[in-house]
Amino acid sequence: RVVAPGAVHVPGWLDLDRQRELVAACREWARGPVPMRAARLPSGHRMSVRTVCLGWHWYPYAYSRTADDAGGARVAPFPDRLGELGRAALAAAYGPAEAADYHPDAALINFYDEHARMGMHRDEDELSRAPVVSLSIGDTCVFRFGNPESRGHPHTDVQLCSGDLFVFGGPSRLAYHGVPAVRPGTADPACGLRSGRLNITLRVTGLAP
Ligand code: MD5
Ligand code: FE
Repeated sequence: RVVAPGAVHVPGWLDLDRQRELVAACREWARGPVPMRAARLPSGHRMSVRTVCLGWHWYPYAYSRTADDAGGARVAPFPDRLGELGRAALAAAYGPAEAADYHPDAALINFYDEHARMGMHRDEDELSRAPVVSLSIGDTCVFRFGNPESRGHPHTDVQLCSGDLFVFGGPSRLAYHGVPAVRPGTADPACGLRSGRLNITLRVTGLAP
């Protein structure tokens, strides 16, 4: 379960009912006020994942309350129940002592179709170094967990399946990571997704409310 210091994988943490509830909620969140979209990188390329944000809108590479790259609408608020889910996730991964003071204020929800990938990167647009909670639903992916120094070796490939929790904190918070492959047709349809993969990350931006 401990992949590296501060990086804890909890397979099967969400039961199928919880997965279906989250998928249904994501379908609503994806409608807007800022609809799910493939973000445009400074290079002009579009990301292959599609993203919707709650609490704070992330666009490469900053957070804003408004979709400064997509019409300027105000992002939907961060739901209390995702904060509670985040504390329960931290308690499962690290223990109850670490969980009480965890107050995420942003969720990034990424949808991967069978062709989508995420290149190796570090999540460093948050001012806080509090842990990131990651929940996977739908098709299994290969998650590549690297090191804080470079995009290259050493790295470890982990399969993330529907219902899996991963918490990244401490010395792993700034590790490079990516998703080199999604395995189509690997999900139990009872998770609520017929194809593709959803990843929900909960974050503490460290920005003033
Ligand atoms: C995903 N998402 O599966 C991943 C899961 C993203 C992203 O990478 O930026 O949306 S979150 C993985 C993560 C977050 C923070 C730190 C580390 C991994 N880490 O140290 O490996 O779609
Ligand atoms: Fe990331």
